[in-house]
Amino acid sequence: MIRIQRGQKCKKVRRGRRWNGSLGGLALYNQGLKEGAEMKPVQLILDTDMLTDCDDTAALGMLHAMADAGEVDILATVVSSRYPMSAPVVDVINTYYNRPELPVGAPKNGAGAFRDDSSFLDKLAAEFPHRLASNEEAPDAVEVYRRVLEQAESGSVKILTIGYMSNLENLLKSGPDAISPLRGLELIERKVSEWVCMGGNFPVDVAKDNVNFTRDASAAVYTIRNWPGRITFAGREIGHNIKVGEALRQTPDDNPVRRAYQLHRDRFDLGHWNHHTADPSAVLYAVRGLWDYWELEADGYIDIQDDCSFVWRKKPGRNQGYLLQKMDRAEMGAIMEELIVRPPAGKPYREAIN
Ligand SMILES: [Ca+2]
Repeated sequence: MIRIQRGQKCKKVRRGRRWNGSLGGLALYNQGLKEGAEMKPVQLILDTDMLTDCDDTAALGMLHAMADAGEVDILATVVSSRYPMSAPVVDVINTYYNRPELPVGAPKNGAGAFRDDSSFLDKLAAEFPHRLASNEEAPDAVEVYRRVLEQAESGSVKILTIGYMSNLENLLKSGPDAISPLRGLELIERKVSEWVCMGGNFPVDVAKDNVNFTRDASAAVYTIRNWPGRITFAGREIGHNIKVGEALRQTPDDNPVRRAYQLHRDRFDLGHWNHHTADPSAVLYAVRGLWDYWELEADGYIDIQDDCSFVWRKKPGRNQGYLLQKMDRAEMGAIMEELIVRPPAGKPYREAIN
């Protein structure tokens, strides 16, 4: 639990400032909660492609840092990629942050998207401690979702996708089973408060570069059209205009996020490690809400076509929204980078797994 302390309301976040757990409370304070109120950490399932882009590693590391600070409970970490080393690399990062026990799910029966051009997955899986040998050893992501949602309190869970919608499509279509008597649609209606979706170029997308939608297009279209609750989109224009990562050079060599950035950025030989923050931005919103970072364009919906092109249409009551940048981008970048480089709490992870 986080308890709001007197004076937090007036604190101003400055570039380079180190955040601690109480500032998670600050974010919640800003959402209208009174001093002294006790708040539970956000309950969150992360669904990542963990495939082509290194910002998924930073996003997962940042999520763990916020979990260490008491801002969020990570309920599960699932992948939407069929590449065999995607789930193991999620396991690598969970292990580094002393949460090797976190459920890791992977798409089964041909679901998900496959590419074989990752700059970092094979090396991270080979170089860093973890348990899962491949996606094959992970349970079906739909099973992981259903188990977590069945056990959750009503309206308590946020789902954050920073990859494809493959698993959510299959969750929506899932029927009653030994885990739950409820259909997937019913589980979502009862247990999920919000789906935060990283993807799309707002307000108009011509489906050229929106890979989270187009690499499993039918899943994106089905999920967006059939989602029974609130959706908030963190569009590409948010994180692609904020670039961080250079500070990872200063972190220890045993940091897998550092290694991912080194491998990914060196491939392009740019001489720096700064990289867009599409996925870290979505993590920040999912955990802290709008705070002073963004405003919300609400009262509308994505009118999505089968090829994933879309137009945002104004219409009240559709329960969809997308983020609009508010805070200075350099200041936001510093906030995210501090979280990305923050060392894990607790025991060194090499001790933790022995
Ligand atoms: Ca991603």
